[in-house]
Amino acid sequence: MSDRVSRRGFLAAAGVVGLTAADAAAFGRRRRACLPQPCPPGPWPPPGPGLRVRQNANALTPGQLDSLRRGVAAMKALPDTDPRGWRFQANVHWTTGSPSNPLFNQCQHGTLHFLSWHRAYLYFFERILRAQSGDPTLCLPYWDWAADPALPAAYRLPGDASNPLWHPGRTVNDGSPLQPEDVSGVGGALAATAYPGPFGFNRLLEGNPHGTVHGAVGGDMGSVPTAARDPVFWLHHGNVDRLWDVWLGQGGRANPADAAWLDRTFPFADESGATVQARVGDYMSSARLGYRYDNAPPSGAAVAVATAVAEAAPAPPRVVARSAADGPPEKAESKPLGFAVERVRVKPVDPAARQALDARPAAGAGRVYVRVEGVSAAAAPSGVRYGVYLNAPADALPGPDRLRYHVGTINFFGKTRAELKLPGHGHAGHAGAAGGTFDETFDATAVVARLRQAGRWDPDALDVVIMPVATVPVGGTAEATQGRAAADLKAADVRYQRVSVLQQ
Ligand SMILES: [Cu+2]
Repeated sequence: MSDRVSRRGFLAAAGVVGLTAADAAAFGRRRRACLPQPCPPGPWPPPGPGLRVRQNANALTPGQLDSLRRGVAAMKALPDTDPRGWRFQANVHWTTGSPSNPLFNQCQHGTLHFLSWHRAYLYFFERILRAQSGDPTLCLPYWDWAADPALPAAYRLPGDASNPLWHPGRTVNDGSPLQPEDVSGVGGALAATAYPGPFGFNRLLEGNPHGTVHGAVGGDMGSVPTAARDPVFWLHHGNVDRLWDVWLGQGGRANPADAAWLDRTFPFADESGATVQARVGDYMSSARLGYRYDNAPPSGAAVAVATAVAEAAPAPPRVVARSAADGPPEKAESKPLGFAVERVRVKPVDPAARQALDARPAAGAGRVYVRVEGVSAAAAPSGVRYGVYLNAPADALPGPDRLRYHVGTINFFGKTRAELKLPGHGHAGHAGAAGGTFDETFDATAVVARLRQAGRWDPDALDVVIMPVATVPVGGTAEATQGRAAADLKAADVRYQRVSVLQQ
């Protein structure tokens, strides 16, 4: 669909997800009625051009790319104190110093507002960028990392300050691709039927691919306080936002309908530099905000107001195997993780657990999880994350065969010891957050099924491999990769305490 769709076209497109003319009229009334309550700024639904289209960055025309570069350069030229300026906008996410403006240090990670806050953040950033570019048709592009693992060329070439989209310090500036482990979580996140919860869409997507890609890009992107200084931030979150529409578009999924959640407001700056209050409930639908993605259905009103999909609370999984004696993980010894393969033996915790691990589960039952506990890092290692693999033979690890055993990837975005201790940064969901450690739980059911099928599932011979995953420089060697990572990992001081296997 082009930018220039008629109003009728807009309604037809929105109708895919249930936005009718009556809904649209109701929105118009609502907009007038809700003043002076927080309102979505701008026309709602959008007049004239209909839905704007956010495109794949690799599909931008030279003219669109010019507009994008012009807008970014103009924002960078504004003073840091200007709410429309590049650094001010980055500071809205988080700052390195103490926040000097009430709009700063707001990003939501580890909370139910991960997707909603970042959508509103992108929405206002896009309005500023559009105004600064002087091109009323400008839209934020996205980087579909799962389809195109190399950073879009416009963001790395020319590779110097003459290109407003280039940024120094990224490990992917040479065009080296992300590793499969960085985006392996996309399928599992899209398959989630619930929005909230530890295995809900919001949380799964935040870990892998969102956090893993932050780490894989490296440099400023690898660390929360500096991430939004890199133009890739907006490209990356465009894709995260797009996947939210893809998730809803599958059907059978709904955003939270909880009134307190929907009524939460966050302040942002708009294109005039004025502070606006964004009510979360007004950011549930991309169609309502006037945009859609080039390859995803726009999320519409019916989805936003739907009652949450009822899901019977499943019995919590129980620990059936563990690497160390039972007890709180903080009592377990903390072990360093470096640039070597860490193979951790896990043993059934008791005879009943052994039996449960041995029994072939009924179809659709018996989910198995691998949990790495008490993980911590002093700093986010640039360009290094850790892959976690179940019962992977040593000879499979160097090659692509390792992916058959891969259950998940540990990233450190927003999860360094210091960041986990920050008040109000929303890591309440992480056990041990107060102590600066976190747990990472991965669904290993598919890997277990494969192991069973291959006759390689033995409850008495279980192990979990934790292995660094690094970006390999173009034309680089294993030695060069290791060399680049080694100094980084030394400063990062990555540690873990225990590995558990859980079954449901
Ligand atoms: Cu992010």
